[in-house]
Amino acid sequence: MAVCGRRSRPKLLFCLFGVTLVGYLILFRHSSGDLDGTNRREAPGEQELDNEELKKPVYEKPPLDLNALGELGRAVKLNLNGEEKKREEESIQKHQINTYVSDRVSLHRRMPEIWNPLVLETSPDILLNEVVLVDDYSDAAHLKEPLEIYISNLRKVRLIRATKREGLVRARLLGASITTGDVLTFLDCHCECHNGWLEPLLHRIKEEPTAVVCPVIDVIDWNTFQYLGNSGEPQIGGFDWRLVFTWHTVPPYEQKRRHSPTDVIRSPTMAGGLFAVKKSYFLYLGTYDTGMEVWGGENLEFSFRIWQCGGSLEIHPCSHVGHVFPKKAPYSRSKALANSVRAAEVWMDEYKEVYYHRSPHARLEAFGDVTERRKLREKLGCKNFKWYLDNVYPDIHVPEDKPGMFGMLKNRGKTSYCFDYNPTDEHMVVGQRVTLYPCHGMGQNQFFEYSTDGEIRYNTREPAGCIMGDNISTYLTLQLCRKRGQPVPADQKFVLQEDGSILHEMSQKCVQAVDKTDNGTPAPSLQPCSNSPYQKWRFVGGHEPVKWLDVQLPTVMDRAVACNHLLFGAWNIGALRETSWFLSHRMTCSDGKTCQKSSHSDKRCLDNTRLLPRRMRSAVDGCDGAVCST
Ligand SMILES: [Mn+2]
Repeated sequence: MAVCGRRSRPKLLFCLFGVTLVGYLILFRHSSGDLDGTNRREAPGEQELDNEELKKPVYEKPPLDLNALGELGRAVKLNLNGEEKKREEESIQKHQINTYVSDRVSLHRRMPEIWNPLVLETSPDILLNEVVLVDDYSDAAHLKEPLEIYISNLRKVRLIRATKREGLVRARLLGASITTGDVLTFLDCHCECHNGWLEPLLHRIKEEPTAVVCPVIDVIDWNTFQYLGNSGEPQIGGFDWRLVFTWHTVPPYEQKRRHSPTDVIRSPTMAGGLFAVKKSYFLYLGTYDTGMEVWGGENLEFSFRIWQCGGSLEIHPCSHVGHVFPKKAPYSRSKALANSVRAAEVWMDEYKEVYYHRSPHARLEAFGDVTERRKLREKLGCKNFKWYLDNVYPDIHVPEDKPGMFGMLKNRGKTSYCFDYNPTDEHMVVGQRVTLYPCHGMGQNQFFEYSTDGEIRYNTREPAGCIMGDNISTYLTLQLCRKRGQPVPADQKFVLQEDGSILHEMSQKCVQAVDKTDNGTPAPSLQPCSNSPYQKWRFVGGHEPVKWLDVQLPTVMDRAVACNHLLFGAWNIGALRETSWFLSHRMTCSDGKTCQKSSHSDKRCLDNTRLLPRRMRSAVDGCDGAVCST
């Protein structure tokens, strides 16, 4: 198995070197007869080779060993003593993947059915030109000389090392720059490739050279390395208006377009960085945006670019690659925001405002210079973002965002409280009650939009949720919005009236801020209409100063359970021209570090300087995503 471990073992061939990156180069022999010199065989005519010989992998797999750990994709459960247990926990702490187990999983393990993980054992020799491993300036000792010695015994494997930490984008490009074949396949190090994974990708690129093709990503458990697979049909990628990647079922119009279950599935976006592309087309498209740091956001940028500039992004249902989704991001994602802003600034035209409304802090992010990327877009004559939405992602709801009709929904009587919705599960957005919480000005979970059709939409997520009034419980919950072309359900219809009251049409009651609800949390509730200020509301756009925050800092802080959360708070306090003094209180990270060491009382406001966001970012980097306790 291919995940970085702490131990020096030869099986760590496809290991993560600081960032998750491996570049694979695959020679596509049909488009060029120029086989790599290390290949033993002459490139023969296909008729001269029987089928078995064509399928022959670079290395034959050893016989099935049912005693090998993880064999057939089984979960690995180890009985560890104190010292071993400690090492296992350290490995999880460091990588957010149980690399202690990974190191013990059979490198040659078969997956359920006939799959087999090792790339050299699953890729036909005749198709694979070389495997390029990229060391993104890792400090792991086992990736130094031991790795070099190990791969010196392997055919077709090369190693290139960065001389400083480059991050995913530039490290991948470093790998790509030394490749010599016709097709590039990028894989993370924590992947297991299955028999037959490669041929469909190459076949599709042969058929359509402007296609960028992703395998189906199967899930491998980060802790036990159990192969969990991918239930049912493959899913396609989308995004929500926070520019967060989302999974979706294949829409009916795409099912209709396909003729067979083995046809590729068009996907608006790609999940991460597992894809194959013709090298010349990758170069034509402008490879990656080298202004992007670490990781995050580059997958959406590349997805937009592929589609807008004339290519297609597809998932091949016949190609399966297992991927270990880490417990949580092992590296700071503080650069992901700037990366997303770069994507928005270059590709999204006026739709970038829809993003900024929902993530007002993104406006303040220093994202660097995108002149070159805009020039590239010009040079390639790429289509605009509206075309992309209309033609590639017609299922996404594009918010109207009319002035004064979006942002925080703030109460006049219970001053400084806003509508708030926090789904406990990112994948199950609907079904819970809308509450009232101190307005935080960060968009996100306090962002709502009032639509022309009278819905109050919670549309930072995709699919969007709509507020539903329940006459019996009196409380408001979130349900899925109607489908395109369907009428608004009566219980989701509200009238935002001149005087600031919100009338629920079906019940003919008004939305009132209630302090003590049945579960003790302040929440909006349907009550007989009156002139009470608790029934008066207004939308406050994320970009407007939110003056009422000043009295609520302690509460905001209680809520900020993660350092990253706190960072957002700090930004917005800065935007309010308040001090960020509260950072220095009570926040202790689980790794023993505290946030307060990096607090400051800078009173400069963001109107005068862009320095503050950067300062705050460095403040939080100290905690690096660790969970804080209050
Ligand atoms: Mn990965």
